[in-house]
Amino acid sequence: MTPVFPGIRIDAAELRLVRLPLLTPFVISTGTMTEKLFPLLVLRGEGLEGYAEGVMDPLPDYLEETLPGSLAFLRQAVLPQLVGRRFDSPAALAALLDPWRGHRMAKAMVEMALWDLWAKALNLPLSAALGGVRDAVEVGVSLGIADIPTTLDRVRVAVEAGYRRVKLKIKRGHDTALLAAVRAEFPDTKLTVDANTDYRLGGLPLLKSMDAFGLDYIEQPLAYDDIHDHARLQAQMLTAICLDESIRSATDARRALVADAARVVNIKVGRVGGFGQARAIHDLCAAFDVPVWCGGMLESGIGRAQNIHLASLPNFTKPGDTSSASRYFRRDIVEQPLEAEAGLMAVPRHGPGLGVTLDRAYLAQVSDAPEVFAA
Ligand code: OSB
Ligand code: MG
Repeated sequence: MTPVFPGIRIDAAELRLVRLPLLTPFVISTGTMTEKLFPLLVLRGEGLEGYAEGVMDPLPDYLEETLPGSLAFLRQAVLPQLVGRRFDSPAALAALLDPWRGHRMAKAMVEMALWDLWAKALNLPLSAALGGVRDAVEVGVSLGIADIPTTLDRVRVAVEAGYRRVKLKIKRGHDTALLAAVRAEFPDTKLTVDANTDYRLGGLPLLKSMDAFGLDYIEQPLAYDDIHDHARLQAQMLTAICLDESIRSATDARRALVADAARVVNIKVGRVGGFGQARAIHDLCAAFDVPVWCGGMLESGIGRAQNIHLASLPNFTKPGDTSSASRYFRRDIVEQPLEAEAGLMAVPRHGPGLGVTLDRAYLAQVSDAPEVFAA
């Protein structure tokens, strides 16, 4: 008889905060980031370690969830319950996590770390365990808000490096003149814009005028919680609307797809509650013939590896935001450089699971001592 896979017992969890300086401040319509502060979770079990990086910010400026709230939830509710338990599969976490409201970024950390452990226990790359179909994924860059000459320089660098698409961050008052300048110098570059919710339907003529720039899509032009108005906007615009902030779950994706509020979807595994939800959104979009791509949140090597493995699934047919880590950080917390070549990012396979290993010496320099939860 084939032995039954005994599942994974979680012996211990380690939670720490990591602070990495950004090489260049990253400016979007909602604010400026000068460092990347993120929680790192390590789960131990079966003699293995699973890792996950969270995407929550200190303040609710991207979505509602915040770092202090997530940490309290993980410390007080989730991690004490997790240790000592055995899980047949990552999906079995639902019984523990689903009863709690929201906190999808915190839940994602636990789920992603268990996926890493699970894939390692099966001795598979995470990509293979998820159903990925590619050894490398197409990537583009996301360029923060800057003046027009600076932006033109940055586009030139990205295009010369072979990135497959350029995404320009825009906001009211920093849109059409920028687009005209970029299009004048780069008539054929695959171009998108990301407003991070800065516009309203009242600005319809301005938004419609962006149809003239041959954009692949316009990302999250309207409010983070307004699928309805995005549907109204899509009905008036030729350019495809892509939703990011508005898609926090497969339920949100279903609402957006049924309403024709998004003809492209940005999936961030750390935003939607983990690989299970990310895959559900991926499958739902495929059923609606809506292409998806993998977004990013300026992740370190752990989060970057999470994104790359996810982006190997079949319906990730548009270039993702997972560009080279060296564009953001002088040094990463993983030992393997995650660098794109000619617009392709190889799925990391330096071992099973996430396929990257922690640089413990550097991690100790950029983080506090971990909080340990043991069975
Ligand atoms: O909207 O995609 C976004 C970074 C922080 C917050 C929101 C967003 C972003 C990015 C970064 O665009 C993309 C990357 O990780 O390179
Ligand atoms: Mg976005």
